[in-house]
Amino acid sequence: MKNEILKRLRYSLGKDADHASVYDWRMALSLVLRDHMVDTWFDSTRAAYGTSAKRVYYLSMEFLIGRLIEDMISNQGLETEARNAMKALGQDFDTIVHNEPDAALGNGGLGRLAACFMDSLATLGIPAYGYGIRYEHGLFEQSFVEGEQMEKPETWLSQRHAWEFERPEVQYRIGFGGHVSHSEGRAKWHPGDSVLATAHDTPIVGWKGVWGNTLRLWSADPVRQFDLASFNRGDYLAAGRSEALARTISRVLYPDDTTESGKELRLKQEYFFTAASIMDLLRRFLSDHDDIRALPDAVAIQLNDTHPAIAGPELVRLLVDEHGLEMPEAIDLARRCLAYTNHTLLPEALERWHEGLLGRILPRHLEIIRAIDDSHQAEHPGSPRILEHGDVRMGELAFIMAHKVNGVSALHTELVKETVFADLHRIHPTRIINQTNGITPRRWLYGCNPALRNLISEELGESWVSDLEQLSALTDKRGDSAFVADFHAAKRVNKVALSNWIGQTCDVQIDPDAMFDVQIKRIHEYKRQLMNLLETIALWNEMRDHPEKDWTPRVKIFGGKAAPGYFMAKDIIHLINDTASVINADPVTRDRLKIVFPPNYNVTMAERLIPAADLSEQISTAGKEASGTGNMKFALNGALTIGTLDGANVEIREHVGSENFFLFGLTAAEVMERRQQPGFSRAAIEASPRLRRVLGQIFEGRFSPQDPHRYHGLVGMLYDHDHFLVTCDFDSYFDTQRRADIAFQSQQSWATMALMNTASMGWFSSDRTIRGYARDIWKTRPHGALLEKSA
Ligand code: GL9
Repeated sequence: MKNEILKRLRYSLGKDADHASVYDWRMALSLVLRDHMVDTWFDSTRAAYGTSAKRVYYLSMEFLIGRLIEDMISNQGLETEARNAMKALGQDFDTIVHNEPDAALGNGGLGRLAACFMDSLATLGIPAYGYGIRYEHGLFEQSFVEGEQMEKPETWLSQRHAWEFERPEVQYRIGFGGHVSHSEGRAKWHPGDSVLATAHDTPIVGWKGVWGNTLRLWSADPVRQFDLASFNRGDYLAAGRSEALARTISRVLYPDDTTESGKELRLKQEYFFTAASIMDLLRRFLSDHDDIRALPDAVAIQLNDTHPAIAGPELVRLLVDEHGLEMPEAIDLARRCLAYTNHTLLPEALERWHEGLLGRILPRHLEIIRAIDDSHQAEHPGSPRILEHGDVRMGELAFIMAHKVNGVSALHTELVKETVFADLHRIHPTRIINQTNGITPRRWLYGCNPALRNLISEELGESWVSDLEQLSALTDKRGDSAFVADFHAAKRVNKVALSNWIGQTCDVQIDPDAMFDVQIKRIHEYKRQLMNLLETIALWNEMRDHPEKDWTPRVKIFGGKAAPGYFMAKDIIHLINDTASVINADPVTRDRLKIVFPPNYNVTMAERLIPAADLSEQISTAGKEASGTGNMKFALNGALTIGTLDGANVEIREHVGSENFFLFGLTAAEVMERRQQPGFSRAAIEASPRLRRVLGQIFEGRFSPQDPHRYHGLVGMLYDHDHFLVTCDFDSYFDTQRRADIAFQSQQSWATMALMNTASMGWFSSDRTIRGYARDIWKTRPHGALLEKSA
């Protein structure tokens, strides 16, 4: 490998070893790792072609991949070789790894799930393509200035992207606007404008390098490079205008977390990548099939939320307008290919487009949507409409055009049936099914936690990495005090490493023996970072009142970004940082309580924090978090959860055992009931002197002395519009935190509970989730059979 790296350095980067920078070494190593994947990747593609196997197409606006070097190394079993090679070249391996930008083509859980699914599809050997957008700028970079969030554009593509192959020959023309002509019963769309979608392929190789799939991301390019006439006239801005406009489509990831942005550009992005993907998969299908009616036997299209829901009308348009099918048959054919995953019940996240806007950008699609809506209405009189009050409702469109609709946890799926799609569920009672989310154990244990991984592998060998339920064998070790001590020691190694990193990045000294209590996720009112902070302040008050007591030392760690236009979330960030300045400087509590909030939370930071956590905060208002996946990562890495009965917490608790989980708070049903009671939050505040005191301190400016009115709005919200019931769950949360304090005092029994968490999390592998999708939705099989057939 050493020679391969030197060769790449010389011939691909044009550098010799004496003058190579960290960037050059990182690129050379990455290119070598990519070389190693190519053969597997080709073999897989050939096997899929050779057997006409069904392909899965995962359409997603977001793929939150993070760094790839370690993934590529561990999946191909090249770790020792790569480390030795870099050492022989006089390079520090970790410095090289940390030089890679964190590809943040996603906002949070939904995008990270797509990335975990790509890893599992490759590991299971299911022929699959991920389709998305190659954003020039991923999720914004966050910094804090005097405690407030600042946003800067992210620039992962300012350096060459090591992993991708550009495919300038794979291009599709994507139309917008214009008009539709009708003659002899056939329609034709004449777009007014168009851009080119160009493919960029990243090979994704699974565990042991057995199978490789493709992540194909589209960039938007102008149809004409620039206007030479304007250029020659000296009007350089005009010459480049159409080019700049075209590229805008793949310029930035929308930094919205669950809230719909309602922007024309967003609709164009959705149509752009969906149309390119559908054309691409049809081309592939037609290259080895003659009969378009066989499409559902060869193609399974999964819509990751409603963002690609225009796939339904687009596929129907191509079948009718280009392939000459009749509308009813086209709708039926498309439906048999399509399935839709719902990821949220938050009403603000359910996409709707004004009919006027959609009709202007996609006139033919609006006609087809009407036809789909009318034919569904004719078959099921009185059913919900796709078009309602002048809006196109993308949830209803996706539901009606899908043969399966899935929720992402057991509780969420039941709520989908009872709330957003209750009427459609009555009409199609077998369409909604559950597929509880999962996480890839390759990144979220094997890669990010070498200390624990090595301990487990000494005990079980390495086959658990692709068969995570084998971890259950560790249950037998709970009485083995030597093993429990080793388990504890692995956690401590990670905590020491995190303490050092926090000392460097946040300039705060923390004690590795304190309880590391971590809440990392997007900042949102329903996720209740605010409740966590209020509890921290209440604890601080009590420590100051009773300094003589034997308090369990705690470090509260927060991480996460707020959508730039979400002012309440930004206020919450500001308040956390303001509070941290006051509490961290208090000599009375200094050795017992610290708050840290490292800026710019991303996948790489998660890989650092999760292995070092003792307590995982999963405290959303019950009924609001569709699943959560961070909750799974923590429990797998031996953190105990403090959480509500929400999303996948419910199933995690069932697996790890209620005695190994700190449960508190109202249930989803109780939440709905409580919200009906007038003045419920004032009543809760009245009943809790502890909470009243904290709110009083914030209101009076105890944490913002230079601007004492800063949080009046926020406190007022809790009194009058506490939609997420922070006030109602506060006492129960506080009391449960004190139970956690006591439990942590016995390190031996805490470690045993933590071990039981790791041992019980095998079911939450995304391999299990993908097997479920393959069996219940896609009707496709893993590669074992496929490789045999092609041989
Ligand atoms: C989300 C849900 O909120 C999460 O609970 C869920 O785990 C993931 C994956 O299913 O999907 N839905 C959603 O819109 N987001 C989710 O995280 N938002 C982001 O990804 C930003």
